[in-house]
Amino acid sequence: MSDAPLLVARDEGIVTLTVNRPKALNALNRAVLEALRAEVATLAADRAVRAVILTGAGEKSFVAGADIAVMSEMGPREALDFAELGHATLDALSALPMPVIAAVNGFCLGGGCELSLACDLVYAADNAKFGQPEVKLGLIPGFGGTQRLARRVGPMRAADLVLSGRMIGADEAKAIGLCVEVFPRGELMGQVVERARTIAAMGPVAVRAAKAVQARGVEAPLATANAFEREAFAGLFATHDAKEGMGAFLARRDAAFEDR
Ligand code: DAK
Repeated sequence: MSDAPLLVARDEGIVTLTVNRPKALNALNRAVLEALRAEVATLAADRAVRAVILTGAGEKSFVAGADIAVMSEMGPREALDFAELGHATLDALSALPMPVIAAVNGFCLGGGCELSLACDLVYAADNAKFGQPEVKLGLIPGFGGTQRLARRVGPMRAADLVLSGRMIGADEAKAIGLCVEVFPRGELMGQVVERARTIAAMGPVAVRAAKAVQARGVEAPLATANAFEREAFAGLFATHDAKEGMGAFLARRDAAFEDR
């Protein structure tokens, strides 16, 4: 097994990124964040990639947080640098044009939970544990957790997790919208790959447009957000793939999308 901090595997249009520090439960240090940021920059320019899956190496953990041993040595200056690296990496991940899917295979805590929040879809194994336990360490989330968590699950549920530091299981995470579905541990990757393949088979211009419009829209007033949708919807009528998709439906055949 490679000792690279991030493993990258490609199967046709689906790229799987695996945070690879299983002995430290995949805790995020600079090496992991820098490798992730570099890989995300490469993916952003690769139009053949239709979906990205993010997971953790080993049996126990997705990512158990930022590396506490590293943070324990930091002063405010280093902490700010580390937080900026984390934010830049997660912002770039969430801004990828193709969908990003987290396969949460165990502990998903602190910076790990924040990593999952930067993904479009989160699927969890039944042994997964989610939480923002930073207050137990005398800290607060430093990679966007105080903000993205509230946007995903609502401010009061976010406050419940961030202020108490409590861990929740996969079923509660699903109930509050931190993950979309829960699978038996051994089935997680197979199920996630199947879902990624389903997305990869859709019209890629439309998939990218849907992601982009939704992401822009949540930050805007509803009327503005609906205008984003109208523009994107109309723009798709100039694409080969929309003509092909609608034509294929009417001709009762499978669509052959060409990403144009
Ligand atoms: N960092 C470093 N090492 C970790 C780690 C972490 N977050 N989590 C686990 N490990 C290491 C353990 O130290 C242990 O290493 P060895 O002793 O074997 O060398 C190994 O992984 C296995 O862990 P355990 O022996 O503890 O395993 P258990 O099954 O008993 O327990 C656990 C699993 C996940 C419940 C436990 O390991 C745990 O509570 N881990 C810490 C979880 C946590 O508190 N996560 C949040 C980290 S804080 C900021 C930037 C970022 C952040 C904040 C501010 N700024 C720069 C402002 C983000 C903060 C966080 O994410």
